[in-house]
Amino acid sequence: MSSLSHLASVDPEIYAITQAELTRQQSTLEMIASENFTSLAVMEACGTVLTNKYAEGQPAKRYYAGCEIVDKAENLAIERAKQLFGAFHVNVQPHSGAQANMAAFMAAGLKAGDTIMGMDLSHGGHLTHGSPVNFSGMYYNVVSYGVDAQTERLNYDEIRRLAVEHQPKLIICGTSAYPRNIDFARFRAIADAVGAIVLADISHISGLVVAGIHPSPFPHCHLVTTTTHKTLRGPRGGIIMSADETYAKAIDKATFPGIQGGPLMHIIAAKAVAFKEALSPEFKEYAQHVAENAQILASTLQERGVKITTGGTDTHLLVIDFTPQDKTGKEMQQLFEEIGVTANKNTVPNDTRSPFVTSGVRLGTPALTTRGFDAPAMKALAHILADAILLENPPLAELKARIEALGEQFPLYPELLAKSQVAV
Ligand code: DSN
Repeated sequence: MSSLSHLASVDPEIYAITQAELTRQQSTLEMIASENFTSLAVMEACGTVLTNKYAEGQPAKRYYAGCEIVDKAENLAIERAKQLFGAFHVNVQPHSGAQANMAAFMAAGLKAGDTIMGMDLSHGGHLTHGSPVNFSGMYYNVVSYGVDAQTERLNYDEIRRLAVEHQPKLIICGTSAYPRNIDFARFRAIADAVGAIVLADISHISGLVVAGIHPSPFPHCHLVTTTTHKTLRGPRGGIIMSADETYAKAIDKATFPGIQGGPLMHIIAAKAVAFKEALSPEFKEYAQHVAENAQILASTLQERGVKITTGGTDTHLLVIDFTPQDKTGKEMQQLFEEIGVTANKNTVPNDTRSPFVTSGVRLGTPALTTRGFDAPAMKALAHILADAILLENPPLAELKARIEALGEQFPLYPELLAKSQVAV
């Protein structure tokens, strides 16, 4: 990132906000499972003149002149993503995961009123998988599946029963707060039994998938979407992929002109940079550490008597269930924030509390692993969190000091010292 000197001189207020946010990111521990810290190279690509170019259409088939240079950036992003995921076709234009899912619905040929199946948001699914407050729940007939009440895991026999009963046109598999591997082959077998299309939304796990830590959705799933900014550690955005050419043209048409206008070429360039990074052996190591750190966090918390949904994790995240302590996710999110840990409240399976209160908190390890957190650091962090959860009157100042000391061992963006501590 540049020194931001022009920003500082033209708009001191926004400049101060960027510096305050840098300080916040550097001085707290980021445990929101969907967040990460991009490389400086990715951030630099986001701040380039590519932001100035309209490039509606596809490489070499644009609506405006002057696209021959940005075409090269988009082609690089596409080719790298194909290599990374083993996809037949990739569209790198979706502005976000939600846009990618909307375009995937369109590419699948869904019409308003068609039946879709997706995981219930309160069981760990996503808004765009059929929530009534989202387009996916407003325009389609949604049949939601959840997790088994005992195991808290996906029950594939029950998903099959629902599919046979309701005959969906599309089955979405993918989660935002489910800590276990997803069996894409079983989803495909269920879909084949009822003639449905399978859409895998691997937004949370795509970094683990490309590193071979979580099984790949290919070749099982017809359509695959992911955000690029979670475990994949790229810029904020989305992509859509397909296993073969069946949906290739439909994906491109759905993205533009179906639901979007001009693509964000600076972000597409940054996606290309992130894909290059993710193709490296270092990224594989990083993803392995993400998963190991999550396991250490889960097992240490469990040894201390903290309840983790499903009894552990296979991925980058876990969900703590505070029911035994009779505490809410809302109050624990706030308590964690007071000691310098950023996390989000989350419903637990069959939660009796509302989504605004909840009985759980979701914790993820991607961002801390980017900072270099290793096994001993993660263990130490788990003990601080356990103290915060289990002690009757947690000593907040002492816990905050322990968090700060831990964070100082793993500086974030040491090249970017906040230039101004102006309060905003
Ligand atoms: N907001 C993302 C998450 O936190 O999982 C999903 O869109």
